[in-house]
Amino acid sequence: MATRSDSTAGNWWQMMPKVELHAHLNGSIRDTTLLELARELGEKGSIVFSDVEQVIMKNDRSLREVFKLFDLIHLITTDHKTVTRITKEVIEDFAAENVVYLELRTTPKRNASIGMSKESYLQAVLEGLMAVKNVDVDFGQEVNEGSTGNSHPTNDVCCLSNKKKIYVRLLLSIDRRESTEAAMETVELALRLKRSGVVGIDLSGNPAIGEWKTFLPALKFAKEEGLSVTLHCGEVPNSQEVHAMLDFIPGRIGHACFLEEDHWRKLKSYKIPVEICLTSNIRTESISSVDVHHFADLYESRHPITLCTDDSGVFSTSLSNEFVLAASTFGIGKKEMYELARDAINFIFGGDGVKEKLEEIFASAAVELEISID
Ligand code: 6MZ
Repeated sequence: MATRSDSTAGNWWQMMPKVELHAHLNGSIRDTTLLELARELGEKGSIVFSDVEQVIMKNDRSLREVFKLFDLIHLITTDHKTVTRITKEVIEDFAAENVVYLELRTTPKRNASIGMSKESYLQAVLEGLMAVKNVDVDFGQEVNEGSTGNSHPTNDVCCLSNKKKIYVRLLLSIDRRESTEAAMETVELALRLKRSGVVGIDLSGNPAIGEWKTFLPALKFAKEEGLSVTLHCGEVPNSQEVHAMLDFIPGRIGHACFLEEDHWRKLKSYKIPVEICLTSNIRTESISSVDVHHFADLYESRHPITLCTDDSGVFSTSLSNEFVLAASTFGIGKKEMYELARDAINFIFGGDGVKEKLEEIFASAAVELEISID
């Protein structure tokens, strides 16, 4: 089956190891898989396939339309078997384009009609990680007795197989539609699953919905309990919320499209790393064109940033494409782009052991990429 990464296969940008820190599971599904699943639901009479096909294949979407699309995607994907399948495929696709460390985020979902709880949703995700066969997946897991999955050893013995290896860690997302109690439930789940590779919490969902004060108790609790937190921040203009989010001092923020002068000052003084999603911001018209993107200012001022896909399926992109786009738009050389990719190691929520491994991977790739590192 063709994957998005085929178009970039074999090129320098694809060969370069990459760290992906902002990718939503249900936004990263292959179009072919979504269409196949939609067709099956169409045959059962649950949806009208031709209507859904049009929505899935549409390329230009406003931010509002993107969230309508997510509701549709969730309708198509939210049963245990499908969640396992899409997780497996998403990992395979990221690994195929040399993402060596992936922090995959997803919103735990409940659907009583099919016996799905937030916990069983997450178990289905974990099954997906264990189902990957063509790549060694290290998700920092401690193997559960009685696990039915094909779990891998956490040490590097697996690398003797010469298979590609990807480190995967999970972030559990709180949807801005959720209540304080539901958000707290997600944090408690993350704490229970720390040994299965869950390293943090994300706040996402339609930025026009929900209030910061609703989520703050759960986010504070997460921080106190040692989970890292990343926030979708400034995706729409909301000055007060942006200030409150920055004052929370999250481990990272995503997007930062509608920040004002005093927000930038605060962000820079707190040195909060920013997850930059170029294609997503352009497609949703949050930023008018890529050449005026705040990437340029943050890059020039050496603020910590990392390039990310956000929703590689929904926005038809890949992490390699995001690097090509940044390099060509802002005239940045390959060595500097390699350094940008490597520096993302500093902002991962995974532990020091993983950071050391990633440093080694980047150092040995430099030779192959003909990059001289200082
Ligand atoms: C805010 C976004 C997003 O969690 O079901 N999501 N939230 N801004 C964005 N930028 C466009 N892209 C995705 O993945 C899909 C969910 O991630 C969030 C939304 O809540 C969306 O429903 P999961 O795996």
